[in-house]
Amino acid sequence: MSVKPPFFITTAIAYPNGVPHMGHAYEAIATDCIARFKRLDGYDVRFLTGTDEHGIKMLQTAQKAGLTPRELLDRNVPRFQAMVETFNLSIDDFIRTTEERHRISTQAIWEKMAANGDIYKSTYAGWYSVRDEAYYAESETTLNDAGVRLGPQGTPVEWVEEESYFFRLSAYQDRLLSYYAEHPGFIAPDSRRNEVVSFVSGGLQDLSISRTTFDWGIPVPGDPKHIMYVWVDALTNYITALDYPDVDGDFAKYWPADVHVIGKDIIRFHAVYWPAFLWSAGLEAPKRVFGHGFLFNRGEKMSKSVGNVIDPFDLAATYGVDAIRYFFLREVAFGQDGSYSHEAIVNRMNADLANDLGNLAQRSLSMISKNLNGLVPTPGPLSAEDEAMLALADGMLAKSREAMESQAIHLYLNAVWAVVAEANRYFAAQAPWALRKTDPARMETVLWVTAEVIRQVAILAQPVMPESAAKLLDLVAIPAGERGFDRLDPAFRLAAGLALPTPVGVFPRYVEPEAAT
Ligand code: ME8
Repeated sequence: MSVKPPFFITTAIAYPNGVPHMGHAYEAIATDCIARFKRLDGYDVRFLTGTDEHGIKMLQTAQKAGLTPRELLDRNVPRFQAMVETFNLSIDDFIRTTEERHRISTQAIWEKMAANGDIYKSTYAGWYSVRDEAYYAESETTLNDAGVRLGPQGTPVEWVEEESYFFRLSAYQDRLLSYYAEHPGFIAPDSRRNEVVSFVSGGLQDLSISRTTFDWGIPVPGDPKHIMYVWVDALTNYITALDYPDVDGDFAKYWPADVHVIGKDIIRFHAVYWPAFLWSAGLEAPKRVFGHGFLFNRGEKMSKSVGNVIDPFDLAATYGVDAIRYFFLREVAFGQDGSYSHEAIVNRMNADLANDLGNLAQRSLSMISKNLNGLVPTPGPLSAEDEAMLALADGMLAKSREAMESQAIHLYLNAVWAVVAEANRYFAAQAPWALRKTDPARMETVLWVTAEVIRQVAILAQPVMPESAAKLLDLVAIPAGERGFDRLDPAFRLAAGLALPTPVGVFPRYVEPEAAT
């Protein structure tokens, strides 16, 4: 048996200062889709997510609510864990930065950076955004009409002046720029890459990496009145989960990470600070950082004050988990911002899923059930149309793989649904219902070709809609062990004579509640 190549993929770890919103769910669903795709394609996948539990933002949110940070975590972290269950996220590990394994790992990387001469004590005087947990140069800030100073993400900044440990980030400017030049795939999409290159080219200041004015975090080794900057702590989660500072077992196997999937607002931390911390500690930089876009509700940024924060659990309950997963991954070009609305979700559900895929499966498999005792027919000689249909289906894997190499999830789904559309045209043109009386052998061939295409589409739909794709594969009697992408090879065509269960609908049509009564 050949050894499966390792593939380590992560989401950002969310701040549980509130409950999860659709932006969190979106990132997790997309990452899950990539993880599942790679697993089905023969990789040994490690998929990590979790929560970022320290920092001033967590502490302040707790204080405002009259809670301790622990109480705030006890309230919100279970919601992030429930999101994993609800959205069927195939994670291998859920890391919480308040865990002991994480304190050990974070203090270890600090000590390595210090031993390398990259940490020194001085005084920080500059701007800080608690909402972003980020330091900004004055030139990156602006004053709004009300005279409030804002950082580049539009969040308020405050003046901070205190004793602090610094990381010698400035020493890594050249190495970072050469790394970006030599590894053009390191930051994706390209727009994000350009933004980072121009930021680093502008010159890097050393980074303040500890604070003394609060205690909700990991203490600096040997100087516990200093609490580590939350981003040193947060980024280290990716290697804590591989048992760092033990660099032999999982770390040796899975590091460097294949891709960190994050939102575009936190590219700087992942593509500038993180490689520098790792190099300082004598470790390799991740292979790729992918910055996805933001989700907007009907074109408006989700915000508590606008009152349009959509609860992902409500969406799942209203439309179904697989419909939501499919909708966001198909509708939003991965890497770009996206908007969603009830109408757009219903349209995708009814057109792509209920009509195009659901009806095709229902109609063809019902004909097999009614006319052929539920046994997969034996195909006769294949016509040019049959051959063309099968060739198109056989071409899906290569196209999907190519798209997924660059995390173009939407292009992979376009490739699969182009085959679904063609299968509908094929089915309508061949009209097997008319052949039933005139040429039953030909009807059998058409039904076999259609069922084989459904098998292939269902195998390829598993990463996006795990539960519905499994139901479809049950309907074409494919056992659990024969659902990997290796089974897309023409050598594994749907076997004639296989007994199929009575077909049932897999993709419910969305009916407006008022229309349903
Ligand atoms: O940034 N649409 O946590 P976070 C899409 N703890 N994605 C969105 C979004 C939206 N409307 N809003 C947020 C943090 N996100 C840090 C990460 S990683 C070592 C530490 C994304 O809870 C955001 O871009 O603010 C980020 O990738 C993730 O959700 C968590 O955001």
